[in-house]
Amino acid sequence: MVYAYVGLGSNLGDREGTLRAAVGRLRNLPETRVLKLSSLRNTDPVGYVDQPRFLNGAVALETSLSARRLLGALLELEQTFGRNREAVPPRGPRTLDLDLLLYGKEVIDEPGLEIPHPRMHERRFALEPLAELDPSLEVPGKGSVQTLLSKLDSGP
Ligand code: PH2
Ligand code: MG
Ligand code: MG
Repeated sequence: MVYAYVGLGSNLGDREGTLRAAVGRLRNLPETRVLKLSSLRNTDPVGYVDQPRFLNGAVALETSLSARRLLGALLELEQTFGRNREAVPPRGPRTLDLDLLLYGKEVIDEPGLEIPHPRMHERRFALEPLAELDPSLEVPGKGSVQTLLSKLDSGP
């Protein structure tokens, strides 16, 4: 079994209803247990800023699914909840975003599967929910979520 962390995001429709329903669906995944859900927080959009505010959170899972299969299940869930990747710019508004942030201590760099998530270490909306789940959690090659957050605080 591996501990995996999934980032949750939504900025279209019933954001909280969608995120809570998605976590319910994660509970039904095979070979997987949802251990903990962070609080959900409103965040200003980062990157592509001309879009509604996000509701963001994170879940801790224990799973024996491979990273690839877990990712596949997350993408399938995004579609179930009305996400249409063709209709909007890549970092634009979405009903549901499920990002596989961490998969144990593994570093994976394959087409379509990059773990740790390549931008998570500089994104407060990803780090804060993780710090709530476990402040000492390590982002392989980058440091603990607590340390990464304090760097954001003291940065430019
Ligand atoms: N996701 C993005 C781009 N920008 N901004 C916030 N606040 N929250 C997100 O989840 C988010 C974002 C691309 O996945
Ligand atoms: Mg995503
Ligand atoms: Mg994302």
